[in-house]
Amino acid sequence: MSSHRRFNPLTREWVLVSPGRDQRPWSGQVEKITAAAAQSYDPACYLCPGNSRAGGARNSAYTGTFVFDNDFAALRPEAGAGEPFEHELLQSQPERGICRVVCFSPRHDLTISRMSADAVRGVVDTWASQYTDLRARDFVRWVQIFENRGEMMGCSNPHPHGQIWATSELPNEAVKELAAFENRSTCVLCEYAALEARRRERIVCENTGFLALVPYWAVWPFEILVIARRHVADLESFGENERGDLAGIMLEITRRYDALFGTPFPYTMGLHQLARTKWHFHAHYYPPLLRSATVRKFMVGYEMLAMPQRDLTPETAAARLREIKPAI
Ligand code: H2U
Ligand code: ZN
Repeated sequence: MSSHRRFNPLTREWVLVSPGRDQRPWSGQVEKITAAAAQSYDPACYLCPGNSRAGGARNSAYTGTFVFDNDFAALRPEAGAGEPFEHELLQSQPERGICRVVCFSPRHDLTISRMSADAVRGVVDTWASQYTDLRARDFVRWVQIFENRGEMMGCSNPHPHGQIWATSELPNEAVKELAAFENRSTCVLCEYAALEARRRERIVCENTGFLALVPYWAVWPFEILVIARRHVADLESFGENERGDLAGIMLEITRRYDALFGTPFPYTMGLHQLARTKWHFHAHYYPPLLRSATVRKFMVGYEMLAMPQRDLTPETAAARLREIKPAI
């Protein structure tokens, strides 16, 4: 295969694919492997049950999931005055929001991949009730649920947790995707899911409710897109079974990721949902690892100045994730 560009119809951006370059020697930075946390309770962890956090608040003795307002919230719910208008080249807008932290488990030493199916289902239920609570606020237009996992992604605490930022404006990624859903007569993800289900070469795993695949236009080496099989907009429109299926596919994906390089796999993942008819629920997994537990993909140079580039083809990445036998 020769070098070519691939088009991302969700963002209308291109990615450069240069197959065959992935075997080149690497003498750059090597990441250190972070071992999984050893104890199920860490007295120094601000997320463990019963411990106190910055600012003095204390976590309850929770046994499932636990949600609290971020003590260092990037956004406040109160309306601010905003910046004064000076010049059209110095534009700003006030932004309001609510930032929360979601502990996935009382166990300090677990990751999603090592939790039980019931426990992961509990996380999905918590996300659903948080989504419903937050989107009901009069100023909230977007609810970003996400997980940033692993030191490589800048996450300092191994305790399994994620965050939710609910904002008064649509963030950049949402704006791009909304345009893709709105400016098309048929739903882009309904059509794409059907196409990939027929072709099969980029599918990683699937269940009744969801399809997990390395998208044709993937930027990150082992990027995964999770698509709901039904045209559902958000967690609120899920049926009982779909909640369980989302938990199931998340478990399957993270177990495969961990097995790939024999290391707790770092990633950023998040749900993209919006209560609109022209929106199709999906989730993105963006993991940085490239060819081992210690060699990551850097988005620098050409990527920062021109466009993203990848060496490993999405088809090869999908085949490797599909064929790997999850450890658990
Ligand atoms: P990350 O490690 O994924 O960044 O998430 C930890 C979040 O927890 C982070 O956003 C918050 C930080 O602001 N935090 C608290 O709310 N209270 C604390 O006592 C420490 C950290
Ligand atoms: Zn902990």
